[in-house]
Amino acid sequence: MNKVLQCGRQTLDLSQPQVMAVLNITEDSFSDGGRWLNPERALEHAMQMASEGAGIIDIGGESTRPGATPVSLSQELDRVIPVIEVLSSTLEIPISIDTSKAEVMTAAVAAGAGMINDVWGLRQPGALQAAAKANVPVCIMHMQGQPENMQKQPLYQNVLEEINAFFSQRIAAATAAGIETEKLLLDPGFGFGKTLEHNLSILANLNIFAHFKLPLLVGISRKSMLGEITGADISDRVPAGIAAATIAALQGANIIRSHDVAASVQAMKLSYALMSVDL
Ligand code: 7PJ
Repeated sequence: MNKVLQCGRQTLDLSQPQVMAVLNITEDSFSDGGRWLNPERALEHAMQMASEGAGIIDIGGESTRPGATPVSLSQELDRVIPVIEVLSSTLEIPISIDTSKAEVMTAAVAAGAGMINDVWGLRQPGALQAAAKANVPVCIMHMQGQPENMQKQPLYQNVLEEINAFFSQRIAAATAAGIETEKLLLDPGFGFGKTLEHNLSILANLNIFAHFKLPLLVGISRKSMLGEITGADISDRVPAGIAAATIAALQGANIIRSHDVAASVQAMKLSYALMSVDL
């Protein structure tokens, strides 16, 4: 696995676990919906997360929470492009675009985004071709179903084997479209068409995906699996989220996607220190 990921003009050092900070420019994201619709506030928040030690900032203009309503292409572009333009020229760290739409991928990378984060794993029309042209790293996430219905009745024979097969299939599709394998990252997609049991099974066995020799990204921050276990409301799930992020890092996750940057950065420093102990 490459220790340094070139993300357009910026780099991401993967010799130690990194925090991907979440910036949702949406009305209805489940934990920060509506808070960063104003571009000035979004910029301020992004700067704050960068100063807290985020390695990359993930910007999304469409909520993918269970049951979310899709936004139009022009609305998504209007939300994310101005913010990406300012941040990519201001910050030292790369910006990632959280989208599944080919047109948004293309425009976001032209505006300075250095990574594509696609919860659909490049399965929407034109996404493979757009990502190949964009020539930046791409995170391929696993999702069963689609956001409108994915939590209705998630069903697997073997969740780990099925995600593993999905990764193999999407790596093959990406390679066939002209994307270099070294540009891919993999994400099992916690909460995307998964029950609590599925999510726990993935967390406990994350290292089974190490054989792909690609960076692993995980997002558990504030998700409902933490609420199911602890009974805590969304804004009170930070402690469990930090514990889960630490477990993921010790299981080989390279990037932790989180809303709670300062706390996650501390946890990643602890994880790295532990992994670096000689005996
Ligand atoms: C994920 C994501 C995740 C990746 C969201 C939320 C829900 N992208 N986008 N992995 N989750 N790669 O903000 O918690 O788990 S949206």
